[in-house]
Amino acid sequence: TKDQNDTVIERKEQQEKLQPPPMYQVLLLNDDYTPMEFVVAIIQEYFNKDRETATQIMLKVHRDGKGMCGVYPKDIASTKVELVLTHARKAGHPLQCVMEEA
Ligand code: TYC
Repeated sequence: TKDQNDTVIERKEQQEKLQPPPMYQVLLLNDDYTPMEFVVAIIQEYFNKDRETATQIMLKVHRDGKGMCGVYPKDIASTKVELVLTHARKAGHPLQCVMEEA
């Protein structure tokens, strides 16, 4: 019946309110041109990592082609991607940064 359908929908809506937001990984991609030091500085500045951790992440990206810098709710992940891309382009580097659902 319509009432039963409404009850199922309402229960689902209540459940969704209690769920944590979907989380998104922010990844850096390797390229042949962006200087290692620039990538380390980006990871420190935008992902709140210390220099040692940032260097490890940068080297993983360099070796494996990509690496995770952090996991955030959608709007924060999206903002970080945009800030990183804007900073890289201003500096003339082709660094790529993407987000994907965790
Ligand atoms: N591969 C780059 C180099 O050898 C360094 C680099 C690391 C570039 C990570 C991008 O996301 C990156 N200079």
